Amino acid sequence: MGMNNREIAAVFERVAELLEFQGANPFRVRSYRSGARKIADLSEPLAAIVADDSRSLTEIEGVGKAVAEKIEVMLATGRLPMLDELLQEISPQVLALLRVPGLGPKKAAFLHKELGINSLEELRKACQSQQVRGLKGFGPKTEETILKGLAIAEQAESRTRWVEADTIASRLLEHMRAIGGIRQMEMAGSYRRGCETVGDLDLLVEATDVDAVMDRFGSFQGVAEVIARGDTKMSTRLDSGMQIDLRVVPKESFGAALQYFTGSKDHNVVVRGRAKQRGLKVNEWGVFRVAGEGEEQYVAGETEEEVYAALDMPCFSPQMREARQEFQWADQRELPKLVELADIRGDLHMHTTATDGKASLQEMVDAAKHRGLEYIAITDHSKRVTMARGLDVQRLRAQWAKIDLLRENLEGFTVLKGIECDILEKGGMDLPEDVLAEADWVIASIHYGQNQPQEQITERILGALENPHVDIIAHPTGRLINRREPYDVDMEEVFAAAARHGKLLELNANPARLDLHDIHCAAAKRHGIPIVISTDAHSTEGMGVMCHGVQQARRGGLTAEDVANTLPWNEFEKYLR
Ligand code: DGT
Ligand code: CA
Ligand code: CA
Ligand code: ZN
Repeated sequence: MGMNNREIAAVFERVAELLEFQGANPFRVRSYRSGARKIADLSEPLAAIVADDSRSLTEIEGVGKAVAEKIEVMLATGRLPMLDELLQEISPQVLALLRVPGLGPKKAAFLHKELGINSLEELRKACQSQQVRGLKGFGPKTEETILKGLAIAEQAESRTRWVEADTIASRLLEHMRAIGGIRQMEMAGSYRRGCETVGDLDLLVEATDVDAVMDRFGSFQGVAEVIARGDTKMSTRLDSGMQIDLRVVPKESFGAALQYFTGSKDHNVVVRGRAKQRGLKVNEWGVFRVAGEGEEQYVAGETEEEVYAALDMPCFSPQMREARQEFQWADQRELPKLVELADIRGDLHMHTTATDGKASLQEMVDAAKHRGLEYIAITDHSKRVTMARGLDVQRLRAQWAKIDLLRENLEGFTVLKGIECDILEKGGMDLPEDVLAEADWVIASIHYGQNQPQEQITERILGALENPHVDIIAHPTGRLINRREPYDVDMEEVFAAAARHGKLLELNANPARLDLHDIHCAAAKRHGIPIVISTDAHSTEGMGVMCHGVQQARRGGLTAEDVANTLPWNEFEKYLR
């Protein structure tokens, strides 16, 4: 069971964090952390280096002998015993302390030792009773920050980001497929609905040999415990804490079970209500006609289409099933045709090695063409973003000159000269007006002063929307799922201003951002604001996250018409001023 570079890097990052929490030698911590970074940046699969007898992992800068040996273990076995041991030593409740934004492993360890804090709940109590502020290096302000961060840490403890759930789901499906006898298999629940975070995974299987399916399910890598095993249901918990529910159903019920366990609960409440109006009953076994006292006649259940059809309803896309607008659409026979990945023709937010990207301008262009895109915008950071070596006017002009040269050899493919220009803390743009005027595509975004009060941060974004050279606001709320709260921005004001000035808004497809989120996408649509789904790629692989943005857009009920970068280039051009 091989692991890819990203997964191996994540393991080392975790090891570094745990060692730091334990107060290990800082050099040791650093070697794992820098190893993780180097591996994450590597374009070549580690497995390829190991497979080549003439090469050694230690040829990778920053990878020493200890790290190299562990990579080989992971590639061979899919696990790192050292991480398993560390996880044995520190309980999951204590580990959750590491997830509090602004706390970090060192401070978390200090609180654990000094105050005996063993869980998020205990941390909350300690802050509320003002025990934390008295400690060395802490104060009332830190206490306040911790309290604010606790909510997000609590969510992160119980809900996994969709993209991480997806890795587990794909592995599990692959693992299950290895046994014969499985006729149908689907992942249901919030995962199938494309929710940004997933509480637990719900696997549905149609098979003849239930025992074989359950045995296989229990032997999935990373299963820490089997919570329950019955005749048709089984639940496990993984090392990560995530639960997986399995249900094995017969052929005639597969569609009904898929409908039932896809949910959402609210969607299903309405479905059941409508069934009742028709003298029908719907549950995980099928749709039944209530014939009389205790008598039920099976009507449908093999497929989802059939289940919905029996209730005079269309087979809603899973992303719609939240009891928001879908029933109204169905009643009016106006179910939108949701945007699909294949509709996307351009990617208008990406970085290169000129700032914090990992691929050159040429590499990004080649990769975009390879992906079948028709146009892209190169949008490196502006100078305020010092951490990313943001571009000043001179370096930006140099990049544009390079783009001009490159354009001479491009046929049927457009590269826009763009910039991701910071909105300064005090308001206003990070680059002069005349420079912005020269750009083909100006993204405005906030990276600093994210904790400003609502009025101030809203003003900054409104200021950018009023700027005639700005085309779009990137990641408009700044949230990081399970990591960072959104800015305290008044989105109604932002929507009104964007509509008034004819500006676009971004749906950042990075699975940690998904910003705008689904409800905001629906609101933008109501305001008539076109959405641009962008990857914000910092590498060629980074362009692969587009699917996550599309999924979120679908949850927001957006069609291809609502998403500007589904337009062919000659039509998209109208958005450029
Ligand atoms: P999650 O796991 O919290 O991210 O969200 P879901 O939607 O996956 O919820 P989950 O795993 O509890 O259940 C999956 C679906 O199964 C849910 O959307 C609706 C259905 N379901 C589960 N438990 C019940 C229940 O007690 N009553 C009803 N009516 N439906 C249920
Ligand atoms: Ca679930
Ligand atoms: Ca469940
Ligand atoms: Zn960016």
